[in-house]
Amino acid sequence: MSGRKVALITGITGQDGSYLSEFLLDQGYEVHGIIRRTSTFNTDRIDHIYIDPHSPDAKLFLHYGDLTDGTTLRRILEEVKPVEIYNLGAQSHVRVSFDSPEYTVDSVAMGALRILEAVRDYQQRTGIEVRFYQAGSSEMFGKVIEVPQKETTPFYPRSPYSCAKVYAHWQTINYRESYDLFACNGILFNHESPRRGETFVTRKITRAVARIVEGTQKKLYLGNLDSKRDWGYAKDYVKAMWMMLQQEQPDDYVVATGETYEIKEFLDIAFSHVNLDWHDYVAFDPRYLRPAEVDLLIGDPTKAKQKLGWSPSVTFEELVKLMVNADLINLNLPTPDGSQREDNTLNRRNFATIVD
Ligand code: NAP
Ligand code: F7E
Repeated sequence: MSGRKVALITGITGQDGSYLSEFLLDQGYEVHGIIRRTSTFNTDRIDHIYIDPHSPDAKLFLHYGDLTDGTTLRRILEEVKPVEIYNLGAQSHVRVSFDSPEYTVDSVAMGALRILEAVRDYQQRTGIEVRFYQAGSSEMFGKVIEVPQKETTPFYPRSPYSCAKVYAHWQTINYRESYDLFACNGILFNHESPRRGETFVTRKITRAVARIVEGTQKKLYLGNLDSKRDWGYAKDYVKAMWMMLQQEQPDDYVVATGETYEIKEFLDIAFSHVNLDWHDYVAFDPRYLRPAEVDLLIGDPTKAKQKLGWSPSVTFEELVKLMVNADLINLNLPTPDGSQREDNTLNRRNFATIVD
């Protein structure tokens, strides 16, 4: 690889994009991210690492673009000349993908193809290698055929989102084999953090716990509580993405903890952490059910452990508690174990903007 450490991230404003940016900046990278123009600021998760680009210390740069806009993606690639691209951008909500299937597939499946095409042309024209990471998902296993799921387990996607991720997965392999691209698929199982989007079940629960303690929420409405997920900590998972691109050869890896828990078990730990019983607060609302559900996910991370030297650092119970603590701190409430602010995205002094 060239010594020039320049990375381009799609989805930089998301949970993973923000942790990956912090990680890459710590490694000495110049980081470029693609953001969407919105009428209100959407950069809360990266404001704390953003420095005005007029400053000589600036190492994080933002560009307006969209995965549905191939021309702009190509232009950004030409401008930035990255040596690594992390394709994290996506309409990533499974339930929402049933409501907006066309848009989901456009951003997730066609978005990956647009970047792969841009990289292929750029690399062929310049001879400069660009390493590519595709954010694959355990949702691709869907209706599971094998337990636990590993790299060779067949896919059986159960949503527009996961069908689109399967397409992106196979195009990544196709471009690796056809055009000799250094392209890797990470098949990441659910990973969470205090920066998790508020409508995913884990964060919805931990946020509700804090609001119930505060007295501003009475009930928590949820859908199917019987599904099981292999939940890890997002900060650990972004490191695995980077590790994949530092190997001698491109390859695909499952990233998971190897443990699975029911949503009810998440509820147990989250509510009992503040001495409450979830049965007193949780109510059922069918609007949160999906037309097709993924019942059980549990990953086998053996390959990532052996080849990348990756392993998770946070247990399930620690993860639940750190998320509840962060949401309590967000509301200026004390934490049961006295822990302090874990996350640095909450003191918003900066706005990461490009054209102001
Ligand atoms: P997230 O928090 O939902 O972030 C998604 C990012 O994609 C945001 O920056 C969002 O921008 C951006 N985005 C959405 N539509 C876009 C478009 N049309 N063009 C460009 N950018 C767009 O997701 P995450 O949890 O960080 O996950 C990162 C990636 O890993 C996603 O591809 C997701 O599908 C995948 N994944 C996630 C998990 C998980 O458990 N978290 C597991 C496996 C795979 P805005 O901020 O403007 O909305
Ligand atoms: O649902 C059930 C729901 O939306 C988990 C994304 O990051 O991980 C995520 O997808 C489970 C499902 O995550 C509610 O039916 C019950 O069984 O938190 P979730 P997900 O669908 O697993 C994968 C790996 C990704 O790739 C995705 O991008 O929880 N559930 N009640 C609920 N889920 C939500 N969201 N809200 C509820 O009220």
